Order: sequence, then C-alpha cells, then structure tokens
Amino acid sequence: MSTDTIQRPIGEIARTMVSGGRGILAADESVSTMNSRLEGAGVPPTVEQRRAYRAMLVTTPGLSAWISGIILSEDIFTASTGDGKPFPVACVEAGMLAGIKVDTGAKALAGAPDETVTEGLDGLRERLESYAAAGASFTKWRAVIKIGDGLPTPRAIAANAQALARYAALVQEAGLVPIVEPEVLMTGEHSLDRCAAVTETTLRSIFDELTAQGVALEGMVLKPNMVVPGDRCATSSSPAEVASATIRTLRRTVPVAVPGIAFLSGGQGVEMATTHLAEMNGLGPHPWELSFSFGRALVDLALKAWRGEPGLAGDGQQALAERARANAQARAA
Ligand code: 5MM
Repeated sequence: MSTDTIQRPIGEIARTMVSGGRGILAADESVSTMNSRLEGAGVPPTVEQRRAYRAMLVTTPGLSAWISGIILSEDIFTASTGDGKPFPVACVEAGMLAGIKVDTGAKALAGAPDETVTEGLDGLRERLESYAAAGASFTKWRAVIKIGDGLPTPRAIAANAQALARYAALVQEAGLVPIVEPEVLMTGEHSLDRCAAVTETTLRSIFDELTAQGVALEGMVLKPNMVVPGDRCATSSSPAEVASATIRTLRRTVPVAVPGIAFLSGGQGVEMATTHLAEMNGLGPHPWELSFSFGRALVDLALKAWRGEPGLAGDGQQALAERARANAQARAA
C-alpha cells in the first residue's frame, strides 16, 4: 500500500487523538507493572483487581471532555468492563478512541550490557488484524533509552529506532495510527543539557528510520519524554528551562508533518508534569499540537483514592477527572 493511499484515514485518526484540547490516557501497564502499582496502593494484585481498576478509569463520567483515547494493555483490551462490555467498545461508546500497546517489552540488547531493545515484531501483522477487528484505532510501542556512563550507545539507539519504525509501518499498513514512544529515562544524575542532547540524537535517529521505512508522518503521534534533568541531578531546572530545552529539541528534530506530540510523564510529580505542559504550550504557537499521554501523572491519585474498594470507585474517578481536566487546561495555556 502506498503512503498516499493510507495517509488520509489514519491522518484523521491521528488528528482526532491530539486535537480539541484533549489528551490520551496511558492505561497500558504490563501485568507486572500493574501488579506492583496495585501492591503499592495496598490492593491485591489479582486479575480481577487489574480489570476492576481499568473499568473504574474507563467508565469515569464525562472523561471524553478531556481525553481523546485510552491506551490499553492486551490483557485488558480483550477483557470486559463490569457490565460485560468489551473494553474497546466501552471506550468508543464513551466518546474515546481505543488503543492497544503492541510491544512485548524491553529485552536485553545483545552486546550492550544495561541496555534494551523493545521487542514484539514477530507475528505483529496478524495481531494487528485482530486488534483492528476488535475496535482499536491506534497502537503504542515504547522504546527505553537509558542515560549513564557511556550510555546510551549508538547501537541501542539504532536498534530501537529501527524497531519503532518497522512497528509503525506495520501499524499503518493495518489502517491504524502508531504512537511512537521513545522514552529517555529520567533515572540518573545527568543534567538537563545531557537529556537534551540524548533526546535530540534519539529523535533524529527515529525520524531517519521512520522515513526509511516509508511511514506517513501525518498518520502517527509522537510520545516523547520532556527534556528534564535526571532525578538525582544536583542542579534543579525551572519549568521555564525545561520548557525551552524541550521545545528547542523538538523543533530541531520533529518534522511539521507530524500532527501531534503527546508527552509521557516519566515519573515527574503529578503537578510538575502539568506545569511543564502549560509552560511549553505558553511558548506557542507550535507547528504541532502539544498534548499529553500521561500514565502516572493522570492515574496516581485515582489509584490512591480507589484503593481497590468498589465503594470508592467514584472517588477514584473524580481524581482522574480532575487531573484530566487540569492537563487539558494546560494545553490551552
Ligand atoms: C502506563 O505505563 C506504560 C506501560 O509501561 P510497562 O509496559 O513498562 O508496564 C508506559 O509505556 C507508559 O505509556 C509510558 O511510560 C508513559 O507513562 P508515564 O507514567 O511515564 O506517563
């Protein structure tokens, strides 16, 4: 299929995902990540609680005012909410697009100790067919780039960029929109400038590969980290410094054909992620929509409020709605 043929429908989906002042909820934690988040909140890590938690999020009244789409993990995408409705159907009926994480995780990269390459390409074409038939409009794949002594290596950046591009090409072939997520981790002592340099190199490599693989930039959404200092950096940076470093990095690397950039929160505090988003939007106008696809920064307070108690689902939903509204407002800054 030529790039021109597939461009229009996926372009419309991509624009819906990032426009209208709304953002994307990342509720696609793998089973192991979800279990540790549940345990952290004092909730038993069972299949039923993983399902009940996501059902609580997806059925939040009025969520579609601030959220355009929800990324689900495969175990949840194929499950049903409490009333027996498949999760993708529940999303769509509530006015939000359904998405699915299709990578199978970051695995040790040969010859590069301490670095990973994200896997999941085997059998992806067939899996995509079934996700599309079940109501998915978009997908997500996350590459993890670590900063450290001599890290990242060019090998790790190249391997992840190529995997992301091959993933994106397959997803567009299936008529779906790929979210391309390269996460430069904020774990470490590195400075803001170092994060900026690594993010710039990573994004440049990814867009080279996306072009090489024939990916239609109009039909994708980029989900990058913000440029922030490491969590153990001796020097802190102001929201204005973070915003200007992030925008400068994106302007150097992200083609204007990409309709939108939806940031991950990456372990920043809930309020800080929102502050940074507002600060960046305040520097506009930008050539792309500047949106959010937060996981923790949207759901942390909801999980704490819910605590696995069916009677507290309303409290959890109120906490999610509050963060979703605040981040949507940050886009209008
Ligand atoms: C919700 O977490 C997503 C899945 O992570 P694992 O596969 O490691 O469990 C993750 O990809 C998420 O979409 C991004 O990291 C953004 O989440 P944050 O919390 O950083 O905004």
